[in-house]
Amino acid sequence: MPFELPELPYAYDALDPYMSAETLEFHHDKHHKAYVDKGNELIAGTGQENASLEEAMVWAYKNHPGLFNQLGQHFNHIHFWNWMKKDGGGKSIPGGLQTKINEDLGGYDAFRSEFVQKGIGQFGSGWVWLAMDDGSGKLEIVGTPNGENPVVHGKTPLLGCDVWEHSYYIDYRNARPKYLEAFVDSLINWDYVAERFEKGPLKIAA
Ligand code: MN3
Repeated sequence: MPFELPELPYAYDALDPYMSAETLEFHHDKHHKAYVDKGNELIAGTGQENASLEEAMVWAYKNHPGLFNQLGQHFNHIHFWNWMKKDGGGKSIPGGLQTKINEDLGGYDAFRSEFVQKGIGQFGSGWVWLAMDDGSGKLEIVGTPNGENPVVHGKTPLLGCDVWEHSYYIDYRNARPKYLEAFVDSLINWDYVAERFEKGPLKIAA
């Protein structure tokens, strides 16, 4: 079954002024669409056409780097749109997740600081994640290059922020730190993060 570009879960101008309609139009309608189209083109003939996105993505990570770039980015962006909402961000974190962040990461302020710093420190294009280890269940903050994500490393992404320039250049120019701070302080959809936390480990790459 061909992969499809999902609709944004909000209006294009919903995240303004932290992420503009112009950024979302380019990022969703052009960049994400290109990953979907190219992914559908490259998956033909691989035997993965009927696999789930997650399974095909993990297969491609080992066997077909060109396809992996597209499927990894498709997966990442499906969730990225949902990891943001109007009037999001800040410390309003659902209870169970807040407790786990306190236990594993030393609290909200430590989470915020490490997430922003790892996002700034990710050289070139990539992502910064709050991920749960599929084995130990422990939360950690990790960066990945390009379209890679924690799934292929046996971890479940609970939250991710796209630090490719196409995600912030229109609104922040080269100021990646300001973009990351705005993402954490004003955009994170903690309900979606908590939903993924409650579901537990994906265990796709196990
Ligand atoms: Mn992107």
